[in-house]
Amino acid sequence: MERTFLAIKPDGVQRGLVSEIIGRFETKGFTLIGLKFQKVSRELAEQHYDVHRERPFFPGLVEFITSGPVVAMVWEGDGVIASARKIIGATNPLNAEPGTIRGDLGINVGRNLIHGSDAPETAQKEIALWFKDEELVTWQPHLTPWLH
Ligand code: ABT
Ligand code: MG
Repeated sequence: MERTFLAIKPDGVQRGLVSEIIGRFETKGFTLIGLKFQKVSRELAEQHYDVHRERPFFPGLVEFITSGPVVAMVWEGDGVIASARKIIGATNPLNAEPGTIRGDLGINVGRNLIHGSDAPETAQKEIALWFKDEELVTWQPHLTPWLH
């Protein structure tokens, strides 16, 4: 079953949007299999955003992501990687469609509320970076088997 890594960024936590954001993936029908609330170390932030290391916004990005606690999650389901990116919306919330998390709740590209893995390879890498195997819970949501 496909898995993706999602993280509610410090702005989402500080604005009290945790339940609103988690709810969108829950009501969609995906399965939560990993969840933790943590402050992000500089080392983890730099590894997570390694592809952006040479970009001018990299230092600010690391500063922001380490500025307060984040909600790190792994979600499972058919097509969850691409679907979660759609639910999240465009990187710049000003361009994100209404109905998406960023389109409904954000206005600033540097404060775009939530991260979602962008491809199968990055999902695998990010899940391994943020979670130990034993922190992931495999379970069957038996009330709605037709979704899964
Ligand atoms: P993430 O889920 O955080 O990776 O965002 P997304 O994949 O939608 O967008 P990318 B391109 O990966 O941006 C990573 C973070 O860098 C910020 N950013 C990006 C800027 O501040 N300025 C820019 O010009 C670009 C391209 C937005 C993303 N996160 N934050 N916060
Ligand atoms: Mg990205």
